[in-house]
Order: sequence, then structure tokens, then C-alpha cells
Amino acid sequence: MMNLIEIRESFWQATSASASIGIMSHIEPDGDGFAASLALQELLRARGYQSEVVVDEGDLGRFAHLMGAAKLTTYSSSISYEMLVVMDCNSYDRLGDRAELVQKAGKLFLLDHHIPEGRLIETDCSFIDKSFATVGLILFETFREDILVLDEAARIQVGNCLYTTILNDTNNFVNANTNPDVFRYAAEITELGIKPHELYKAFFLNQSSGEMRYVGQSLATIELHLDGRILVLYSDLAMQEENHIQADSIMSITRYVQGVKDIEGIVYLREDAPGEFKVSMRSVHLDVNKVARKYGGGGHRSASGCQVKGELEEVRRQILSDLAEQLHSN
Ligand SMILES: [Mn+2]
Repeated sequence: MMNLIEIRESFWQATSASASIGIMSHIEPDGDGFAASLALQELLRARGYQSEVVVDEGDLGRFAHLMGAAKLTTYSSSISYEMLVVMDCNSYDRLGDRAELVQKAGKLFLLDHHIPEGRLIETDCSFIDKSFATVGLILFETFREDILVLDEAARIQVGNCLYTTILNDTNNFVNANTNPDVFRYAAEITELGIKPHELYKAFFLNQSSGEMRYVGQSLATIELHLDGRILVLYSDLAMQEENHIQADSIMSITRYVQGVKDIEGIVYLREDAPGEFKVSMRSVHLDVNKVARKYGGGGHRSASGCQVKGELEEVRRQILSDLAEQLHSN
């Protein structure tokens, strides 16, 4: 593993030596990995380098306010890059089909803040430190001096993206990873010229009436299981159709129930295709990452997700029995 000074040096060496640059994060890109990718793309553009942010199919509309000049490419097996930057992920298991890009990359950089696990992506140019609340903050720490000298428009674009990584991974300074460093970084990033209140609104509140109705219908499915210790809720395809929305246009619904009293964990099941569920789990003290990994998913100890096939009843029963084990071993 390199330190951040070495990463920065190698990074700028590699950019000038590479004919093509790709940037990406894990499957189901979130406001940390994806916004950090956009920030890095802007920094590269300001220095005269073209790059592409590689994404999967899926609705990225909730990032529209950050994507003005973004150059995105949807993954296909025909693309490859001389230089590839992977952020917010350290395992092939979290890349889906895009794992192939890593194998084909000439020069590979990896920046992350997850505990390494699963089929690890090996590269000399890696930096993984879970003490950072977001991968965006690793980017800021690495390239601070490059960011500070950007012209105003580029500086604000980078700032907007980096601040969004904090909004996302701390849930607007609510999650347990909110610490003095997060506030110091947030202050420094705000000084780049951004408007935190506008970013908050654009990221968390900018929803259509159909999306809010969908949230409401999902909240109406709340049930308590395992002696009231686990809260379960779900969204199904019918709700999406009825409200004319894409489920992935909505920030995780779990954030609406994170403060619920007297529970130890949350399970949110989102039907993405007939008989296919995206499972999101949250807990303050249970290791939900253990459960997610069992199904090929991942994340953090207190917030993880995975994809599970089956009917609603069946998926719910499986996940609850895994969580029951966690409750007993706790
Ligand atoms: Mn992250």
C-alpha cells in the first residue's frame, strides 16, 4: 500500500503517460463512490485530461445536479483503459461485470475506506483506510493542493461532489462515522465556495410527488420481527408502476426509519425484477455485513446490502433467520 503522497505522485505520472483513463466505483453506485468519481473527473478535466466514469445500467437522475459536464459510459465488454481508478470498493465481488475492466487495466489505482474482504483487487497503487468517513475525503486529502488552485467553476464542481460524499456516507452528519475530522473536512470543502444547504436539498429533498408516495407506501409495510427487535419493510414492482418511478431514483428508504425506537436492526427489501430483491440492512451493533457477504453483497459492519432471488416471503424468512443468528451471537 502507498501513502497518499505517493499515490498523488504516481497518479499524475500515470495520467500523463496514459492514452485513456477510466474511473468507477462499486455496483449500485452511491453518493460517495459516484460523486467522488465525478470529482476526480473534474480535476482531471481541469488539468487537460479526458476520462470516462464507467457505470452500469440504472437511473442516476438523483445526481443530475452534479453531472453537468460529466462524461459517463455504460459498461460493455469491448471497453478497456490504460489507466483505471477504482474507488469505494476493494473487492471484485462488488464490481459485477466491470471486474473485467480491472483485469484489463494497464495501470490501476484503488482508493477505499471499506475493510478489505472477499476477492481482493490487488494493485501497487492502493490506499485503503477505514478511518476516512468517505472515499471522497480520501480524494480531498490526496489532491488538496491541486483542488485549491482550480478556477472557481471547477473548484465548486469538485467541492459539490466531495460534499455530497459526506452527505451520503454520514447521512448528513447523522451516522456514527460523523467525527471531528468530518466536520473539519466539511468546513474546508465548504470554503471551496459551495452552498451546503443547496446540496442538501438537491440530494435529499428533490423528489417528485410520485417518489414521495412510493416512500409512503413502502413505509406503510413496516412490520416488526424477531420479538420486535428487527424492523422490516419492502417496496414492490407494483408500487413503482403505480407511481411511475424508477426505484433506484430514490435514496435508500432505510434512512426514514433509522431513528425508530427500541429496534436493533432494519431490513429493507426492494423488488427490482420479478422475484429479485435488493436487500439493505442497517444496525448499530449487529454485523450486517456478515449477512450481506453470505449472498455475495457487502458494505460496512453497520450498513450493508446484497441481492437475493426468491419470493418476498422466502427472502424475508432467509434474511431474518440470518439476523436471528447474529442476535444470538451478540
Ligand atoms: Mn463510501
